[in-house]
Amino acid sequence: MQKSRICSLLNIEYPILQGGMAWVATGELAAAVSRAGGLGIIGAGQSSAELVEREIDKVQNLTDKPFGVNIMLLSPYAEEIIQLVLDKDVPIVTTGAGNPGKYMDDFKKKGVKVIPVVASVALARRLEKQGVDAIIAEGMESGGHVGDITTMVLVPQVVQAVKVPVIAAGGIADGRGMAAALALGAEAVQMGTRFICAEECTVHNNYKNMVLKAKDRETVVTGRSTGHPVRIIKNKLSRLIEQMEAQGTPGEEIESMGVGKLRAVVREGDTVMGSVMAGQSAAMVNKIEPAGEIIRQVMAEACEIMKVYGNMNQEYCREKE
Ligand code: TUI
Repeated sequence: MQKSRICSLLNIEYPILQGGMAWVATGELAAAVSRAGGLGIIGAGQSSAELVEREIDKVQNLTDKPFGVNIMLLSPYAEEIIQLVLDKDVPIVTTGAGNPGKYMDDFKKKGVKVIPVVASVALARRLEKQGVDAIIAEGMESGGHVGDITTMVLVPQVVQAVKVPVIAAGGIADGRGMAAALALGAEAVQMGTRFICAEECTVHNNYKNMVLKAKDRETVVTGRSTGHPVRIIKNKLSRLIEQMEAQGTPGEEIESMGVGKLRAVVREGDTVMGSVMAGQSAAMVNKIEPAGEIIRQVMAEACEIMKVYGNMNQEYCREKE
């Protein structure tokens, strides 16, 4: 296997991206991941441009390494944040929950690398034509806003459909998942849930503890009827939303139940009525440790597996030999 095209494209050492999780992926976490040789990404979510600017300043004060900002396209502040990213010379942008096509010219003019998250083959094809630099194919194992195809099935189809490098996301939390993603044709992985439990992640400890405790069947996709399905860890909020959906409550009412609830668990630790977004891989996250340690472990495990299967990655495995 050759050195990942993603590492050259993004000028990073290891082909591991940290998911740009709204409210969770702050400057502290992004800087820690980038300093360790991965790609740290600030989650703009539905924050104002002012708040996102503070996070960008934090990263730029902590490291000279490349980093990214995730723009959640459903946010009312998305356009302001795009302008901010252009003004602050952020080198890489990932997008979620929509189609970034209409902003491509602005990004290209400034040399910003654009990597959209997609949950379907059709959107991957369309965005490649519009000039994106790579594509994150995100399966429904992920936390937060999800599509409906699994990583195992989505990634090989996206790899086949496009020429730009593909990054696999959804359900990947260790080196076994990474090796599997590479076997499917991905050239890098993005992990979100595992990084919630990074030491440098600034979320409330109640949130981290809920991820640590979660078992295999403890997440659920809520809000399918609203058109914005969201995977969260089961709690009182998820049960209330399930009841409302069963009763045919209008989508807007269900949507309004979720407003501010992610922030409530991140900041106040409200695990009862908070929207505790996490992927199915929460069941595989059992430890709080530094982001750099997560990256080292995932790389070592993946390299070991690839050696066993006779597909030794010389670039990454050399130092472990
Ligand atoms: O965006 C995410 N994950 C997120 S966003 C978020 S905040 C939120 N809050 C309330 C409602 C919705 C979101 C929490 N987690 N992941 C990337 C992602 N993008 N997953 C799926 C998609 C996606 C889905 C449909 C991307 C494009 C799309 O269709 C666009 C089109 O035009 O076809």
